[in-house]
Amino acid sequence: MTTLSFPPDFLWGAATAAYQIEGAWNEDGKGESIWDRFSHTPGKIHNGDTGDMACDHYHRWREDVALMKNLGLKAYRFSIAWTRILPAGRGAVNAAGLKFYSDLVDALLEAGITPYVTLYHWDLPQTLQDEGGWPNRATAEAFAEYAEIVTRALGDRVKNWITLNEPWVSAQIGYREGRHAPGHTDLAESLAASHTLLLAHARALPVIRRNSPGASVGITLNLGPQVPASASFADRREASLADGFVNRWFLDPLTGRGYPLDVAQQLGARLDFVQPGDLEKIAAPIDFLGVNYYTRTIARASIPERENAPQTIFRGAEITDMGWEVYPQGLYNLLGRLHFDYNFPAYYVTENGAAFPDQLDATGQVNDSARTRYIQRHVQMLHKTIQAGIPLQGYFVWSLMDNFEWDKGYSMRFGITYIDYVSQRRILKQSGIEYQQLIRANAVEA
Ligand code: IFM
Repeated sequence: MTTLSFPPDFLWGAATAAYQIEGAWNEDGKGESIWDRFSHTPGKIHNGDTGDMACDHYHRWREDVALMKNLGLKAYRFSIAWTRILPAGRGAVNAAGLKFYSDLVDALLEAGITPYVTLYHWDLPQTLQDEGGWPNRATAEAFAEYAEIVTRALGDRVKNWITLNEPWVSAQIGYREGRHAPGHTDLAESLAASHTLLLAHARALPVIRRNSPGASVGITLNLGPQVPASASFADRREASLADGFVNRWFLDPLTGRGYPLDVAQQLGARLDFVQPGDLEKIAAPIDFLGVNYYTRTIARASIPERENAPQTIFRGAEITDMGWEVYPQGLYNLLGRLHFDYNFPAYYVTENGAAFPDQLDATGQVNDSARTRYIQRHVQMLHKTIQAGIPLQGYFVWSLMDNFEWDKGYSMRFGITYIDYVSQRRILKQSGIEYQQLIRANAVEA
């Protein structure tokens, strides 16, 4: 049996996000977020689920840190709920909220687990949404104020910061497709939102660096190869636009290239929200890029099949519960392309994982072989990436535990830990056990 060994300092981690696991949505002074409002609106979430209780992590975090320690995690990526810190988005600070995260950070460090903190994972304060939300430039200023307070409180101990998680999803799914909070369906709003999100990132960078000396600061994007369905010109053009829309829309401005004009033209976007000096600020250097990779996307031009020759070539792929193709090779392709085209100083895979319909078996265990294989095959690609000389520093499996999967509620299970939502019992799945062994060996089978 061949094993692929990793560098001794490679960081094995797991990730979560506040709204998806914490629960306690209105406890200890927490304010209302757009996800509280959205999930409480009938008809928005599968089965009427909400994050009110979620995994009850707010009360069970000590048990969860013990679980992480037992797994052997080197790092844990979690997000902070803005409304625990600033219940009204700006202004009065809620000391209980800061204490919760401060205690969590202390416990992680005590357990030998390095915290990676995401400042924003989609739960905008409702008060700020009432003032216009992300399409409103002023939200970037509020974010800087929030970053100031959090990093002043935790910056002595937290040395790895992620400003935003997947701003594309916040802007596109929240403001254009309406499937996520705040549930709007307006292209112009979504484009303006994407710009304010980048401004927020830019405004927060110097704040974090000032309050957390020596910290590494990055941003996490959802990225994936956009592959033409065929070699036809129409499909290749479609793939290039899709790449522009999903990948380049954020990568280009972050690296000083401005917004991709092919995409702006295609969308009929005037980009009149860009003010002098914005693009320079957005292009300030970051220490790493966080990459959330789940799948690739096949791009197919919407023209009649018979005109689109040759015919679509991808068939029979393994698909997860989310309907996403399992395509490990795409992770290697993506990281290679990112490094070749953009040359970031370092990379983390800040999310990667799969939803499958897990069940407890008669012995009370979860034999999630499909997820186990998914993780193993993607980890093999990490090894290949490092071998290729790309500065990949860590991997965070999504997710540490089953949780609230946004509009899909609890119907999707992504965890390496099973959550029994009735008893809130945590049960390490087979994939968790294998991940534990992988971490211990610092190697994966070839
Ligand atoms: O659950 C989400 C997470 O919040 C952001 N990235 C994708 C995951 C799976 O959909």
